Formats: sequence, C-alpha cells, structure tokens
Amino acid sequence: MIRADDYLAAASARGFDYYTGVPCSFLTPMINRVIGDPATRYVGAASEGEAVAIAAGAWLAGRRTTVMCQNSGLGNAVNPLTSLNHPFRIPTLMIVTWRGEPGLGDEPQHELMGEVTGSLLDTIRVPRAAFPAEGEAIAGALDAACAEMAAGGLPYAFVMAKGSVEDTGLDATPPPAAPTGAARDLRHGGPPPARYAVLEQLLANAGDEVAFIATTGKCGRELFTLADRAQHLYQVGSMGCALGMGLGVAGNVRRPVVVLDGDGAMLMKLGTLATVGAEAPENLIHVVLDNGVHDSTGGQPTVSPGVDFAAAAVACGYRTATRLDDAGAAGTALAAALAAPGPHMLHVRVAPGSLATLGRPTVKPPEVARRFKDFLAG
Ligand SMILES: Cc1ncc(C[n+]2csc(CCOP(=O)(O)OP(=O)(O)O)c2C)c(N)n1
Repeated sequence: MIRADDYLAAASARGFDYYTGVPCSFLTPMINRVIGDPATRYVGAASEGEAVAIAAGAWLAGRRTTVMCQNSGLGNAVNPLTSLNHPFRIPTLMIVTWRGEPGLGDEPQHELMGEVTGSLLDTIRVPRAAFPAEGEAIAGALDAACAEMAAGGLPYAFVMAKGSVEDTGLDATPPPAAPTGAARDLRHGGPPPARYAVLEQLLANAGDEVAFIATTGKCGRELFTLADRAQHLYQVGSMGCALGMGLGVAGNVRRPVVVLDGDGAMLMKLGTLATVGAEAPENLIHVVLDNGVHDSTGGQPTVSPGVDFAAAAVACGYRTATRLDDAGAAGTALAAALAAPGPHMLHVRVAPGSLATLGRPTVKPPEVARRFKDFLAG
C-alpha cells in the first residue's frame, strides 16, 4: 500500500499536476489529496468521456494531465480515447480502478468489466501497467509511463487494484456558487441563416488571438473551408467532446476560447454544461449552432426544437446565454461576449444544410493539434 501524497509528489516532480475524472471508492484517497493539495488542480467531470476531453484540452494548453476513473467508466471514455486522443496523438495518464478483479468478490455489476479491463485497454491500444502498490515502485512506474507516452504520444493507463492507497480524509471545498446568469432573447423570427454565414460572422468579429474548437462533422469542415489557421481545431470524431476540450483549454490559457458546437453533439454530453458552469472560465464562449438535425449524417431530426439550451446554460451557471437566429446579430453577440467575462453561450438557430463545395481538413489531425498547441503557447 502507498500513500497518496507519495504518488502525487512523484507525479508532480514529473509535471503531472492537472487531474480530472469521476470518483471511484478505490480512488477516494487520491482524489481527496488532489482536491486538498493547492499544488494540484482537480476538475470533477460529469462523465469519464468528458474527463478525457477536458484532459485533452488541458494538454493542448500545455499541462501534463491525469484522468482518474472507475473501470466501469472506461466504456464512457472509449469514444474520445479512440476518436480524439488516437487521431490527434494526445497523451494522458489514466488511473483506472480494477473493480471486479477476478477473485475479489466484488458486486455483480463489476464482474464482466473486471474480467475484461485489461483486454479492453489492449484492444483500444492503451498501454497499461499495474498502479504501484509499494512506495519503492512509484518512480519506476511513472518513468515507464512517461517513456511510453513520449514514444507514442498516446494515453497510458495504470490499473489500480483494491487497497493500493492508504485512506485519507477529504478537505472541505466550497460548493460552486448558485446560478445567477441571465438568458436573453435576440431572435428576429426570420428564416434561419446558413451555418457558414454564421461562421463567417463569428470569424469576422474575433481577433487573431481567439482560439476556435469545432465539433465533429460539417461544422469543422465549413470552418476549415472558410479559413484554415493554427488557431482552429477541427474535431474529427469524439462527438460531444468539443465543449469538454474547450473547458480544458480555457482553464489553462488567458486568451478567449470559442467552442462551435452542434445541437446533436451538445445533447450527447449535456452534463458538460454543468461542469462549465461550476468551473466558470471567464474566457469561454460556447456557440451552439442549432439546425435541429444531425446534418452531417443526413439530416435526421434531433430533439433540440424542444430544448431551451440558453435556459439550461444559465441554470448550470453560465454567466450569460443569448438566443439568436441571425448571422449578423450572432457576430455582434460574439464581439460583446469577447468583451465581458463569461462563460457565455450563444444559442444560434441555423438552417440545415451546408456549403455545396465543402472541403475536408487536409492538415492531418496530429499536425492540427500541434500547431494549435503552439498557437496557445504563443
Ligand atoms: C459517438 C458518435 N456517434 C455518432 C457519430 C456520427 N455522427 C457524426 S456527425 C453526427 C451528427 C452531429 O450532429 P450535430 O451535432 O447536430 O451537428 P450537425 O451535423 O447538425 O452540424 C453524427 C451522428 C459520431 N461521429 N460519433
């Protein structure tokens, strides 16, 4: 058994001071110490996939990250691990608990995942090792993880057996403030604009210092077609993870970060609204381009016409949320949002469909990630 502080000190010495995840009882001492230690940052995520996305954003912003989660949450993380970290070559250290380890006599819901945790990680090509269970093993385990991540540029997992870490208490932390934000309605009621017309106005109203993260599908392709720049990150998979990545970036840089989301993608990870509201990064602007359909896959309807995203955003703690249905007004609203502390949401109604001649990013994802990382560091 090791002490959480011994692991965290050795990890900090190697630059790992940014943690995100979802708790597991095996992780209790680790999370309690990360929360209690002013030298480490912990972002409590709504889901394990969101945590992977937050960590990816934090890595782009220059942090060395750790995602802590229960193995039952590995399923939630598989999508971003395979379609975000892998294509973009974004590393993160994972500490995955081993509930249901064969022979442990754990609860029935952990039995199957306990049997397949190792093979699942192998299948998605996340190299793994046992979480160090003795103090003398910590440094070597971390060095091996660092070497593997440096060589492959990909995530690496420690699998933590029961009883690996001594118990510690939880220092009290203040809860997030109660929501006080306000939603505004600036809709004109005319025919909704094309998504690219809104994107054009957003780009026209943002200075060169602004970072843009576009959700998967045609949104990113339109952004690329309008302008391909180092400050653009086009997610090519990981549907629903643009906002998590934006949160991880915004929490670690001073420059403004604009997330371009879709209604389908937003609905897939609605919990991230609450994480953003609680973390409340002042430099984050979340634009939901709501066409009421999954445009990128053929226009199947989403349930967004029945969802008030702006009300949800302020209920989750966003400082402002604005409903819009006009490209020019969306640009003006972005300029206003850039000038005032956020987080802000712009919920923009747009028409289904996209540019007739739509490009696909010709820059490969690892290059997109590295030039975006360099831009953030600049
Ligand atoms: C996890 C996952 N499920 C499904 C898909 C397939 N897919 C790609 S884009 C897309 C639609 C996204 O809809 P929305 O966010 O509303 O954006 P739009 O296409 O309308 O611009 C879907 C379902 C995917 N990439 N990832």
